[in-house]
Parts: sequence; C-alpha cells; structure tokens
Amino acid sequence: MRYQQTEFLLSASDFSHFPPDTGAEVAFVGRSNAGKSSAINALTGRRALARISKTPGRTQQINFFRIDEARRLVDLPGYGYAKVARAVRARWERLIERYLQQRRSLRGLVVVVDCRRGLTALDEMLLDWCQAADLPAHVLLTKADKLARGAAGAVLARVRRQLEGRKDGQFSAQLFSATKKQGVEDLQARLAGWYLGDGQKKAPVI
Ligand SMILES: Nc1nc2c(ncn2[C@@H]2O[C@H](COP(=O)(O)OP(=O)(O)OP(=O)(O)O)[C@@H](O)[C@H]2O)c(=O)[nH]1
Ligand SMILES: [Mg+2]
Repeated sequence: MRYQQTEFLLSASDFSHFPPDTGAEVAFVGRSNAGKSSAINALTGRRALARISKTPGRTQQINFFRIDEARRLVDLPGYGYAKVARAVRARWERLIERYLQQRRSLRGLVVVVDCRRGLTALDEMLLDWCQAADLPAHVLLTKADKLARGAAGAVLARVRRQLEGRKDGQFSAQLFSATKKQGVEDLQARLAGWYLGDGQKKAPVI
C-alpha cells in the first residue's frame, strides 16, 4: 500500500459532511493527547499530515485522509479530556458514536493508548463496543520511547492479558513510538489485513 501518497481529504463536524461511505476505512480513536495524529503521520511517513498539538483536545473534528481511491484513514477526536466544556464533549461523543455505529466502510479501529497510562475505562468500553459490533480492534501502545524496554514489554504483556477472553483474532496489541518510528511495520501489517477484508462489513449491531 502506498501510504506516502496519503492526502488530507476533509474535516467533518457533522455526519452530513462525511465523504461517501464506500471503499474501506480504518479509524484511529483514543483519549485526547494519546498520540492518534502522530501515529497517522508515522504510519504514512508524512510528517505534517494530521495536525499534532501540545494542547489536548485540539482535534475536534473527524479528519478523513485518502490513501487511494478505495482506502481512507480517519482521525477521530480524542475523548476523556476533562477540561473541555461538558456540552462540547457531549457533542463529540455523539459524533464519534454515530460514526462508529453507522459507518459501513469502517473495517477496524486502532485504539490509541499512551503506554504509560494503559487501558482506561473508556478504552475498555470502546473494545466492548467493537466486540458487540464484530469490528476488529488493534491497541496501539504509543510513546513507548518514554519507557525503558522492560517496562514497555510489561505493559504490552498486561494489555494482551486484558484482551484475552475477548474473541480470538479480533483484538491485538503492539508497542509503538511515533518519535522513534517503532512499530510502524507491525501497524501496517495489521491494517493491510483489514483493508484486504471481504467486502462491506455487516450492518451495525447497535
Ligand atoms: N515521546 C513521544 N511523544 C509522542 C508520541 N506520539 C505523540 N507524542 C506527543 O504527544 C502529544 C499529543 O500527540 P497527538 O498526536 O497530537 O495526540 P492526539 O491523540 O492526536 O491528540 P488529540 O487530537 O488532542 O486528541 C504531542 O505533544 C506529541 O508530540 C510518541 O510516540 N512519543
Ligand atoms: Mg489529534
């Protein structure tokens, strides 16, 4: 797949502005500041494709990127950032929820998690949702460069244990560092399987 050709497509704050729901889409989701936009940039090798910020909660819209004619990447707004006004937060949550429930071209979710923080209750909820919707999910444990090797390995082992008991093959996890470009090939390999998947996903369960 030619990730380097990925281009920004559009930003949408409303369902009616989403691009046509055809082809295959993979979405990055996770807490504010977890490193979603950085991961998309590292994945595509395009440094300034998705906007990165030091201020959590900056990505407030759903950003769509076009890899090629049939494939897109999606940067979802971060959740769980306490300092954002409740009304604004509720709006984001509705938007994300609607996206996850109704987007038929969605093939899998990359759940981006700061490896120093581990899976939070909201991340787990998202995984529960994936399970119910029969949607594969890959937990990307980012900022691995911030931990010593042993500590990072322990986090990965713990998260993999947390994923045990969920359906086999549907859930996976890896360490990642956008800064060090660690884990880019593993992420690409996981996404390749999703993009090659068999046609449109089933109608949403929820
Ligand atoms: N050390 C290190 N810092 C990272 C890594 N990935 C992201 N960061 C930093 O973490 C901060 C947040 O990164 P973003 O990619 O903007 O995070 P996001 O999840 O898109 O954040 P929102 O859009 O606000 O939800 C920035 O200061 C990044 O430079 C990483 O792998 N290693
Ligand atoms: Mg972002």
